[in-house]
Order: sequence, then C-alpha cells, then structure tokens
Amino acid sequence: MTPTTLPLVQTGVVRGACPHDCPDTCAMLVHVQDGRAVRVQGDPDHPVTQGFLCTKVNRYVERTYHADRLATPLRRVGPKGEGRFEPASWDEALDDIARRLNEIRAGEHGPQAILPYSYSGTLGKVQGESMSSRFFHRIGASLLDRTICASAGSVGWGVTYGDRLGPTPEEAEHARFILLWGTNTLTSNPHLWPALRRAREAGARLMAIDPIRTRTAAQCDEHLPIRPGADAALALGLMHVIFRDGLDDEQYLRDHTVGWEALRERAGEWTPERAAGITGLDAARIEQLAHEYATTRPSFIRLNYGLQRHRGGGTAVRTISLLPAVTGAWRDLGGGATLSTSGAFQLNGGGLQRPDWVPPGTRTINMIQLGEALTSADAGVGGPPVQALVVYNSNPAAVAPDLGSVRQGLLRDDLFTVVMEHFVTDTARYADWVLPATTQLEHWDVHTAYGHLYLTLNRPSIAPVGESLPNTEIFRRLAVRMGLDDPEFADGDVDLIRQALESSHPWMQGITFERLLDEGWIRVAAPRDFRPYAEPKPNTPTGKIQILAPELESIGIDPLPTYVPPAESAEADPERAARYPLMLLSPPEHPLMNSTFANVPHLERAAGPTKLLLHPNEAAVRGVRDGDRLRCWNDRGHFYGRAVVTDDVRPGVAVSYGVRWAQLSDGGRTVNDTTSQGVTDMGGGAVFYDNAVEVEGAPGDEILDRVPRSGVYSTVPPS
Ligand SMILES: Nc1nc2c(c(=O)[nH]1)N[C@H]1C(S)=C(S)[C@@H](COP(=O)(O)OP(=O)(O)OC[C@H]3O[C@@H](n4cnc5c(=O)[nH]c(N)nc54)[C@H](O)[C@@H]3O)O[C@H]1N2
Ligand SMILES: Nc1nc2c(c(=O)[nH]1)N[C@H]1C(S)=C(S)[C@@H](COP(=O)(O)OP(=O)(O)OC[C@H]3O[C@@H](n4cnc5c(=O)[nH]c(N)nc54)[C@H](O)[C@@H]3O)O[C@H]1N2
Ligand SMILES: [Mo]
Repeated sequence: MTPTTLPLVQTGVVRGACPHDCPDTCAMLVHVQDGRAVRVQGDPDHPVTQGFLCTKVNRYVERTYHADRLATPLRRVGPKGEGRFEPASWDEALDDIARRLNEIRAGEHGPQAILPYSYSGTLGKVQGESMSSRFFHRIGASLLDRTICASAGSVGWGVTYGDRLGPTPEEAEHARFILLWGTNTLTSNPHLWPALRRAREAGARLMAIDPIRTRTAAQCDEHLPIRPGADAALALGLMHVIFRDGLDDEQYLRDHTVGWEALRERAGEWTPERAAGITGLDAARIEQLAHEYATTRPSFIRLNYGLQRHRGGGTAVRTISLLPAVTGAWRDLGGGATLSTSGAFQLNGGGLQRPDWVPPGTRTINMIQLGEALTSADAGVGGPPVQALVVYNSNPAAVAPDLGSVRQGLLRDDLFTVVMEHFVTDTARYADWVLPATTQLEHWDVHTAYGHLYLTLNRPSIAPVGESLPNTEIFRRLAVRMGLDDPEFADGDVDLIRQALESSHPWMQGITFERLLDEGWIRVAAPRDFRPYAEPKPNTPTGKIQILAPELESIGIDPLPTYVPPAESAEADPERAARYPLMLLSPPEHPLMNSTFANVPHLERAAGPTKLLLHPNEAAVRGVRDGDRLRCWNDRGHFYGRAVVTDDVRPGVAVSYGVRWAQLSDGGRTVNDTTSQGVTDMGGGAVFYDNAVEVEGAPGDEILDRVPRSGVYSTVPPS
C-alpha cells in the first residue's frame, strides 16, 4: 500500500505545512530540484506566515538530509542505553515487534502492559494520532494522558469559556493596549510579532509580564519582572482596582457571566499592596497598570503556555482570562485574550482515532509521570506493570521531567521498547528497535493551528529518505502482522485526510481535500469580524462564561479565581526553599524547537553550550563569575551549565533554556534531570518551571556522551 496517491513533483515548488508545536503553523513552500528538496520558504501569500519561517524551520532541509538520519530499522546489539545497533530489514523488525507485542497482549498482564508514548514531533492530524490510536485502541493498550504541554491552561480556560478561542494576529493588530503575559513571542510565536508591530505603529502600548527580560520583553515599551507563579495575584490585584474605581463593564458581566458578584468580593481582598507582596512588583505600578488596561481600547492579552507550568497554572490562566470579561474588552475587534484558537477547528477526531474501540475500564497513564510508570510494579496508577513502550513523535528521555527516573525505567531489561524516529535521540538509545520515520517533506498530512484560523494541507515533496516510512504505514503494517483485520487499517493517508474533514460544524463547511490541494490553506468559516466572546454562547455547563465554576469544587479546587503558590516556593515549602533557594525556569532556547533541532549542526552551534542565567547578586553570594562552569542540582538530579551573570533575571530565579539532548550535554545530563513529576492544579499538567534548585561552581571539563557518528548505526549515504 503506498501512502501517496499523487505523483511527486520532480522540480518545482510544493505546498506544505510546518509540522511543529507552535501557535503559528506556517504554510511552507518546499523548493524541489530533480527530486531533492533544496530550500523551504514561508508562503508570502499566507496572512499569518507572511513569507517568513523561523530560525529553526529554515533548517528543515538540513535536518532532513542530516548525515545521522536513520535509513533502516535498527536492532539493539549492546546493553540497554548504550546506543549500539545493527541494521535490519523491515520484515525482521516488524515480525519481531508484532510477535513480542502479541505475546505481551496474550500474557499474564494483558494488553494494558503496552503503553504508547507520543506527543508533538508533528502536530499533523494524520501522522499524529490517527492510525496509531486505532492500533492501540484496538489492542486495548493503556491510554496515555497527553499533559506535558498545555493541559493545565486548557482545563483552566475550558471550565471558564468552553472552547479555546481568541483574537488571532489578524485581529490583534487592532489592539491599542497589549499585554504579553508569560509568553516569549519573538521566540515561540514569532508570526504574531508583525501584527504587534503594526499595532504599535498605530499607537499601541506593548507590555511584557515575565520573570525574565526575554528578547521579547526587551522589545516592549515596558517589562514587569513578576515572580514566577505569581500571575493570579497580579490579575486579582488589577481586578481590585478595576472594580473599586468603577472601570468594570457591569453590563457585560451581568449578561454573559456567572459568579461576577463573588469575584468582585474576592477581588476586594486583593489590594495592590497585597498583590505587590506576592508578585514582587510595585503597588503603585499595579494601580496604574489597572487604569491603563481598563481604559485603553481595544485591549489584548496574549498568554501562552509558559506561565501555566507551575502548580497553580490552571487557576492562573483562568484568572487572567477573566480580565477582559471584567472590562468588557471582548466586545472590541482585537480585544480580549488568547491562549489558543484550537477551538475553531472541529475536525472528525473520533473517526480518525476510534475512541469507541477502547475497552471499558482501560487505565490512563499521565505522560509526565513516565518515570513513575516505568519503575513501579503497578505503573504508578494500579494495574499491570508496563512491559512494552512504543514511542513515536516524542523524545521522553529529553523532554520529560525527572529524567533520572525515566532513564532508570528505560534501562529495565524486561522492558520492550520500540522508538519510531528520524535520529538516535536520547530515547532511541534505549530502544530494542528503532524504526526510521519520514519527515514532513516525505508524507501527507493536514494541520489545524492554535494561533490562527487556517487549515493547512501538507503534500509530500520528496520520496522517503532511506527506507523510512510514515508513522501511519508502520502502524498499518504492524496491525496486519498482529492479526487486526478491521477495514479501518487499510485506509491510506489521503483517505485519513478526507475523513478528518468530515464534519458537520458550520465553520468546516466547504473545506475539502480537493480545495486544499488546490489552495494549500483555507480559513475556517468563522465570521470575518472575529470577536468570539462579544455575544458569547460558550459551551460550558451554564452556557455562560463561568467566573464561578462549580465543577472545580468537586475536584477540590476553589471554584472562584484565586492564587495558588508554586509547590516549591518558600510560601508553600519553606524547608525545601531553604535548601534550594533558586526557582529554575527552563523555557525554549530561541534556535531550538523542544528537542527536535538540538542535533542540527547550524542550530546546535547557534544555541551553544547549556547556559545558566543568574542575577549578579545570586552570582556574587556564590562566588560565581560569568562563563564559569556551574553545577545545578536538587534532590532529583543535577546538570551542568555555563554561567551568564545578568540582570535579565530576577534575584531568586535561575534560567536555563532548553530542551537539549542529554547525549549532547555536559555530563550527559540536562535541566530535566532536576524538574519534577508533580502535577498542576488542573489537567494533570507538567510543572517544569516550579523547580527549586541550588547552584555552585564546578570547575572542570565538559563531558559529552554523543552516540558515535559512524559504524554504529546505519545512516543515509552522503549525497
Ligand atoms: N523557538 C521555539 N519556539 C517554540 C518552542 C520551542 O521549543 N522553541 N516550543 C513550542 C511549544 S511546544 C510551546 S508549548 C510554546 C511555548 O511558548 P510560550 O507559551 O511562550 O512558553 P514558554 O516559552 O515556555 O514561556 C514563555 C515565557 O513565560 C515566562 N514564564 C515562566 N514562568 C512564568 C510565570 O510564572 N509567570 C509569567 N508571567 N511568565 C512566566 C518564561 O520566562 C518565558 O519567557 O512555544 C512553541 N514555540
Ligand atoms: N524543561 C523543560 N522541558 C520541557 C519543556 C520546557 O519548556 N522545559 N517544554 C515541554 C513542552 S511545552 C513540550 S510540547 C514537550 C515536547 O516534547 P516532544 O513532543 O517529545 O517534542 P520534541 O522534543 O520536539 O520531540 C519530538 C520527536 O519526534 C520526532 N518526530 C518528528 N516528526 C516525526 C514523525 O513524523 N514521526 C516520528 N515517528 N517521529 C517524529 C522528532 O525527531 C523528535 O525527536 O517538551 C516539554 N519539555
Ligand atoms: Mo508545548
């Protein structure tokens, strides 16, 4: 069965989509010459892509033809984790994997001893969760709760507003007061920037609320260096002033919300002085900010997922998201707040993934507790131990928290691990089988977005590199070998795209595969005057914006907006904070994309060695000088980094940008050796930035642990 049904273009320009986990989902033009990709380019006609790609994705061709790219299946020959493999044929690999998985399925512990593990290597609907879900659902494997990125904020927003919607760059340019709240726009959402620039040229004021003076904060009119995890306190302090001074839009609150009187009362307790004590900001500045925010229209808040990586992340997002309800900013074009626009895309996920095939009572494992799941007898949640792990679209041995525990699990000799990948990543090193997967240039897909309203088709532009196969095809072939004969396993990738588009939602009307093939990308049929909560009919239980969300009470959470201190802060855990006085933030490094581009030579060089940013006062008390080799540690583990002494970070905060490959990092350890498997208040989300550490000088040499380049695993022949 061939995954493509249309011939490849030998020389010309092919329309594609950037597959990465970013709000921008760019329309990407791939230039092909004699069957080889030579360049990728942002589509100049796309209203959000606007003709440019980011630093990382500009290197997509370099990554695709990287000398270390996997060309054949690889079988482990050395001990687990050493990274020694030998090439094998697809038949050998799939026969062995099917046999082992069938044995486990039929064995003492049953199919739930098999755990899929995947996340955002691609956000494609087809190469993400389609055939893979059908496969795992049909065999009755354990379910994976995909919480590593966005679940706290998604639940926080969801209980308040239902679907996630908000102004996109096309509306945001109309805003005149803009708060970039816990988001590093120039790094992680760069295609919003041109809209912000246009707004600014028309007189808008741009503010950043971030513990770090990021490259984005440095470009704003003002930077408010808030303490990590204190955002809800700031939002409540702002509401205090807005209500007190009669700057609220009471009509909007009456018409469209429930619980606003209780919120007004709650906000009454949050004087600017109290908010200042928690946020580390100046009380007078909070007063003034409240006035500026409430009286300048339209006002727009861009929050993103960074700020919810603390214990109180769900509540923080929920609290901030209510500011435009209090002021009525939602009424204006470009006014409101955006966490995500994913609610605009109502695709046929059920048809793609067949959740109806999941056997009743199947357990769910939280992906951020992979270490726990692999090292405890009942997978940490009750039920059988995990005996097989099948990884695709993810690199948990780099991106998951508490890597010491993850590695301990992956080293288990009785764990059967299959990793579908482009490279021998940190995770692939521990595999029994590594299977070569295609990249976005080599397979079909269709993409929604979470920062705009365009649906984008990805057409393959080149033939698969080496013997690589799309994820879908690997699962199809495995299904056949394991004796699964449902006709759904015969659907081709284009069939899956057509199925994804089968939707009765009014915004999906008229969007077909043929049109996408012709036009490349299509805006969903949302109103052009896009003000999603101007006259809201949210799909919440009350049909209103839920300032008061009673369903939270049943899970032990305050049903009203509130402030939840970070788990590892001095407020919540003074004993720990005394030992580990620095709160370590590890947001994305500008030239990296989670862990995906960490081994691409140009970007590896651009990122340089791991850095550890410290405020001059923190450096001074530890005798640390700029450029020193530092060791950063807590009870969970340690890693090394080069000191950058700078007042870009607050005292009490340390920063190490990520995500790195352990095998390319000093000592084979990364920041995720220190992060915790704890969860957020809502959604079971990751708390990467709720991480108390200490730092000391560590004179000595860098030690790298790179898997040798040649002779160990088979690579693509040099071109
Ligand atoms: N270049 C690049 N772009 C990316 C990615 C990447 O790895 N590299 N990753 C993509 C993915 S998967 C995601 S989810 C997004 C993430 O992108 P964002 O949602 O923007 O999240 P982060 O970069 O994690 O954090 C944003 C900012 O929040 C700040 N921050 C941390 N804690 C707090 C807090 O408590 N309060 C406030 N106010 N600010 C805080 C951080 O210092 C950081 O500057 O980016 C996507 N885009
Ligand atoms: N300390 C710290 N840790 C973090 C974060 C942080 O800010 N700080 N951010 C977190 C966030 S927001 C996220 S979203 C996660 C991301 O974590 P992951 O979802 O694991 O993302 P990546 O690290 O990009 O790894 C994706 C892998 O998928 C592979 N891949 C790409 N396309 C395909 C394909 O078509 N088929 C197959 N089989 N493989 C493919 C790539 O080669 C890559 O190795 O990391 C989290 N980890
Ligand atoms: Mo993410």
